[in-house]
Amino acid sequence: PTFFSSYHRLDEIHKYMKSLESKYPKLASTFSIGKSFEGQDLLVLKIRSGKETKKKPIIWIDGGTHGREWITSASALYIATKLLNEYDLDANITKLIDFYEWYIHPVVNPDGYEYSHTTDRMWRKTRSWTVSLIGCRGVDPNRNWSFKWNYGGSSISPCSHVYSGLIPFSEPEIKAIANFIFDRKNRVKLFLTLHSYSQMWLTPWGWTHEFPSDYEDQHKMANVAVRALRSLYGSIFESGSTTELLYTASGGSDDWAYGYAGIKYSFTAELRDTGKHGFVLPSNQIIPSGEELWIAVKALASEIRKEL
Ligand code: 0X9
Ligand code: ZN
Repeated sequence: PTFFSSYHRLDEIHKYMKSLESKYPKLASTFSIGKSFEGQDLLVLKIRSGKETKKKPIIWIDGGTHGREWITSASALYIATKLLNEYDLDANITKLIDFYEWYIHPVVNPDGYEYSHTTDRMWRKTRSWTVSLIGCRGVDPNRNWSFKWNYGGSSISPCSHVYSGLIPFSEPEIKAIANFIFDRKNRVKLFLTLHSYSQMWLTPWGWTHEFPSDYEDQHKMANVAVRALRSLYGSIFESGSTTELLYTASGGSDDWAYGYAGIKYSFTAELRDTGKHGFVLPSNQIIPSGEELWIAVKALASEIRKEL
C-alpha cells in the first residue's frame, strides 16, 4: 500500500509533505502561510527548480477547502508527488517544473478537515465562532472571499452551511491565501481550487449569471482540461461557468482570483464522483482520480505556457 491507498489525518499529511521536502531538497520545500482558527499550520508545498533569483510564472493548486471533500486533499498531494517523481524522468514534466513555480496547498481548512474525521463526516465549514453567537460554529470558506461578498447563494445566518461570515476574510485560513496570492498576483497564471463532487470544470462567475469578458478563453482552457482528463478512464467532466452549471454562489475563491486579483485562468474543479458515493468517495478511487486529474493539470500547464 502506498500513501494513496487511504485517506489521512492532518498530521500524516503534514508529515508526508515534509517527507517530500527531505526526499527532494533541490525541488521541494514546505512553509506555513499562517495558522487556522484552532492553531493548525496552513502548510504549503512549493515546487521549484533552479536558483531563487529568477521570477517564474506561478501555478497555484489547493484542496480541502470544505472539510468533507477528502478526495481534493489527496488529489492535490497526488499532483505534487507526480511532479516530483517524474522530474528528470519525463522531459515534459521537467520542462513544466523548470518553467513554473508550483504551490500546492492540500488542506485549506484544516480544522474542518479534522472535524470531519473525528466527529461529523459531513462537516463543510471552518470551526470558528464569534463570542456573540451561541451555538452554531463555522463559516463557509468558499463564501468568505471579499469579491462580491454576499451577492447571492450565501447566508448571513451562522447556522447555515453557506454562512459567509461576519465580514469578508473573517477566516484566517482564507485571509492567509488571499494575502499570499495577492502579493504575487501578476505571476499567478493558473489558480486551481479543488472541490468535490460532481465532475465539473468550473469557470467564473459564481456570483452572477452574466459571463465575464474572458469567458471564451476560459472555457476553451477548461475544455483542454476536461478533454485530457477524459482520455484516461473516460470520466466525463462538464465545463462551464458556475452559475450556468451549478448555482449562484458569491464570495468564492475563483471569482476573487479572477475578478479582484486579475488571474484569467481561475477554475474550480469538482472532482469525482457524480453522486453514487458523493463526498464519501472510496479510497480505492484516490489513485485513478489523481491520475486523471494529473493528466488534466499537465495539459493545462502546457497550454497556458503557450500564451506566456
Ligand atoms: O459551492 C461551492 O463552494 C462549490 N461547490 S461545493 O459542492 N464543493 O461546495 C462550487 C464553487 C464554485 N465557485 C464559486 N461559486 N465561485
Ligand atoms: Zn467544496
